[in-house]
Amino acid sequence: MSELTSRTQTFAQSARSRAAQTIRDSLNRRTNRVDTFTVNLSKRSSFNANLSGIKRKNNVDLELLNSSGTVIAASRNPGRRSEQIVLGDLAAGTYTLRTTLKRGKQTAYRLVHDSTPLTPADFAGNTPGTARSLGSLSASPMTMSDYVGSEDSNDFYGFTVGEPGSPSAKLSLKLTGAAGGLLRNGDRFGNISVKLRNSLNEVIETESSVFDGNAIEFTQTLAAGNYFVEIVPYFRDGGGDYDLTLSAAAIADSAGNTPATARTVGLSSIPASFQDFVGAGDPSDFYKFTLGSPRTLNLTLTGVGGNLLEDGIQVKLRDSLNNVIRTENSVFDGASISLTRSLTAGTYFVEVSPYFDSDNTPYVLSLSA
Ligand SMILES: [Ca+2]
Ligand SMILES: [Ca+2]
Ligand SMILES: [Ca+2]
Ligand SMILES: [Ca+2]
Repeated sequence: MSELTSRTQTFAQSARSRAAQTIRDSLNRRTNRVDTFTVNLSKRSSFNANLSGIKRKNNVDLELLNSSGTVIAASRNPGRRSEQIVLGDLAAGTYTLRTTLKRGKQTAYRLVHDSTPLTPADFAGNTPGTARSLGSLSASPMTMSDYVGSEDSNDFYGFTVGEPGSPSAKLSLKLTGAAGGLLRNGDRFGNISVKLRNSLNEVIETESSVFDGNAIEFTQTLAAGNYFVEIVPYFRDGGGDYDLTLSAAAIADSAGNTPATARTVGLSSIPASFQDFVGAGDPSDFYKFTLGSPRTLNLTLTGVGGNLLEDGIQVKLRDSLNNVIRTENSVFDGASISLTRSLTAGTYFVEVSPYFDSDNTPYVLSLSA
């Protein structure tokens, strides 16, 4: 069997134009049965290759290989008939066109190939002012499919969270590749950043997927209001097709933020429990109770379902004039708060608030007296 030799020639895709590349070369059964030509597509493109001018009594086939060396398209007509590969949608990346002499001694040939970048649809503007408006998010997830990359530097989405009686909401965000797959940019992993921004366009949270194409997924407690999500490539040559899924679960507030708007509760020897939340959008919860005679107050505060508290929290016992009688904190370890105190007859307030401004804490408050 004759030794295979190959010639290699490299072609880079021209920026936008549909410049056809014409190659004139030859194959020889004894010394050069295979020619390879490297084609670099910097953008997702349509692609055509045509091989013609094969001499009588020869047969040359044409193949297109991806960067792993797998044949992804081939034209293998018999005899000296011309060969053609036509692909409507080829991802950006490095490919090899391979001509192989299958029959005959030697022939010249002509190989013409061209590519035309596909312009991706863009439904999301590149500034907050031109953001795609999603309206008010709800607990039902909504998914948007789009693209960022060399042809579209960023995508802005604008939305609101919160509804009457719900000053806080928990945003859930997930970003995957197209159809829920890995983030991809041609034959590489896509690298993408998600930036959550407030109404002043300040970044609240940034998450990135850089090396493995894995989804970006996070939740964030937000005060009711207007927000933006911005999608950008992490590296300049990154990006790709993506699916963005958003939902927001409203967090209701049943305890007012001042003594005047306190939730009035009646106490007995049987503990009464109140589940609520303090944090973004809801800086305090006031509870008001009145004792007709001297009693011992028992107060406990835990996470929901008896679990640990998710963040720091503070409890203040206040008298009828709103003076603080006692303060208890749960700062770092999520431990519950317990408070026992003898009280004279009168009206009192319990105020629950985040320990740090950034703390977001669902809780269950139990009171008996
Ligand atoms: Ca886009
Ligand atoms: Ca855009
Ligand atoms: Ca609350
Ligand atoms: Ca409140």
